[in-house]
This record gives sequence, structure tokens and C-alpha cells, in this order.
Amino acid sequence: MKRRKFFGQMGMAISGFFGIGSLHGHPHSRNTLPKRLSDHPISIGTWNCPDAILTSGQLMEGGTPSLEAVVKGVAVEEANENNTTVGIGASPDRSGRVTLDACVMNSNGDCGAVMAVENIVHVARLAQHVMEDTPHVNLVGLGAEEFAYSKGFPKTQLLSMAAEKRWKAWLQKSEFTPKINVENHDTIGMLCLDAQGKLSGSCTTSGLAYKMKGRVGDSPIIGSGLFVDNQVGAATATGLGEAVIKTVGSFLIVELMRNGWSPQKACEEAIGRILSQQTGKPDFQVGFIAINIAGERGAFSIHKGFSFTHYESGKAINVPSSSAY
Ligand code: SD4
Repeated sequence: MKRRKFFGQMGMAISGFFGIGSLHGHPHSRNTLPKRLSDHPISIGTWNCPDAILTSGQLMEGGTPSLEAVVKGVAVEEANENNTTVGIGASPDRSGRVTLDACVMNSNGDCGAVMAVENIVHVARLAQHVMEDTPHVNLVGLGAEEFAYSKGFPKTQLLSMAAEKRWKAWLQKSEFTPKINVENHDTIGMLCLDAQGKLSGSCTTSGLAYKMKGRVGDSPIIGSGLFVDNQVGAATATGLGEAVIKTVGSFLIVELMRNGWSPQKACEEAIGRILSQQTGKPDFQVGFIAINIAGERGAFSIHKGFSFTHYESGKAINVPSSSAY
């Protein structure tokens, strides 16, 4: 039954994608994509990230395009040693290495990503270089690191003393249990819509604390951790990446919006898709945020505790997300 429901829903999304049918007529769909309500820039990010959101929002107010705003915005968290899931100060894998993942996507549908990169703080900017200066989309590991040096990025020790201490304490038991709490989930996914109506996004993370060496989650995977389509909207994810990858969550949300779903209903459906693959209440967290080109936003998570931050009239406002449980 569960499988039938899942494939039924998938079929609807696929038929919309190929243009051989549509979701119009579905209770959550509208007949046309909404028009933009105002030309005020919009910035929205996962979790409580006021400084990052203020940075991107104010840059766009000053005329900076959304891609530059989003990369500079997430850079605030990459440089924040107190954020244990992004950039410098992040938690290492179980072998003690801090490895970072990031991606960017712009209003033309161009994208770039780096995965499992050591010694580089600003991996979202590095992903932008992959997008703009190489014929590729993904660079991983040492290749990405060497590419960073060729672009002038400095080599930086990412493992902070505090993170090393936490890792050594974890080694005592070495139990890998991705917990539903903010300490394990501070990945920043950010979506920006500038005054010209150009949409860009970025997602940057160290992934799950004490992951296996070589593990890559959803955050740098285009379509899973982030997807942007300037005709429709954008979505980004945080939480247990394996669950997001299995349902290609961000792409799903954008496709539902293409078929007339509001960002909120589309986020709820993407969480529903994950839940339909589980028996009972899952012991992991996933949260999505989305905006459409009209500037409407949505957010939904499996469990309580997820929040998002958005830019409004010169302020960054943190709002708790609604959730399935
Ligand atoms: C991952 N989605 O690597 C990331 C983890 C995360 O806040 O979102 N942490 O699976």
C-alpha cells in the first residue's frame, strides 16, 4: 500500500515534468504560477542564521545580484567557528578529518558543487568557481582542494580545538546516532531572489558529525540538497541527507511548484514522501525551505525544532517551521 501510494505520487510528479499531464486540478495546485508581488529582495535560510541572512539581504538591497549575495551570505556561517556543522570549527568525520560539501545554482540553471573537501573554509565560493571556471559540475576531495589552491584559496586548518575535544569524547563510545537536535543540524541552505527577479541558491555543510570517511550527504547534490529554477522557484534541505537523496527532495519541491503547488504544500509533500518510506515515526530530522518566483515561502520538517530565517525590511527574522510530528 505504502509503495503504491509512493509510486502514484511519483507518477504525478513525473507526468508534470514531461509535460504529458499536469497536477492542475489537484487540491494543492493552482492554475497559473503566481506573479511576483514586489521587487524587494528575498533571502531565506535554514535554521537560525541572522547574520548570514542580513548579509545577503542587505547586499541585494544595494544592488548585488542574488548569486553573489547568497555566496557571501553563507560565507558568514562558513567562517563562524561556533557553527559546528559548517566551515571552520565543524565536526569531523569519525577519523578526525573535517570534510566539507557545498553547491551553488544560479538563475540560468548553471550549477557547481564540491564534496569531501579538506582545508578550505569557503567551499560555496569554490563551488561557484567549479560552475564558472570548469567544464564540470562536481569536483571531489583532493581534486577540489587542489583546484581551490589554483584559484588562490588559502589552506586553513578546519578542526578547531573544541571540535577535536568533542570528537575525542565521541570516540570513547563511537556510537553513530544522527540525533534530532540542532548540534547535528546546522547546515545552511540559502535561497535569494534579487530585485531583478533572479533566483540563486547555495547549500554548505560538513555533513553529519562522525560520518564515515568519504561519506557525502545531500547538501552538494543538485536536486537533493538544492534546486533552483528561475521560472518556478527554489528549495533547499537540511537534516539526514540519505533520506533527502532517496527522494530527490529539492527537485521534487520545485517540480510540485511548477505544477501549481504553493511552496508550503510542496515542502509538506516532500516530507510526506520521506515519511511514506518509513514505518512509524522516524528517529531522524529533515527540514525543507522553499520560495517561488512570486516571493511566497514555505518550510516544513519531520520533527519540531527546525526553523528558518528570512530577510524582511532590513531585519532577519527567525521563524519556527511547522512539522509532521
Ligand atoms: C548531510 N544534510 O550531510 C546534511 C546534514 C545537515 O545540518 O543538514 N546538517 O546529510
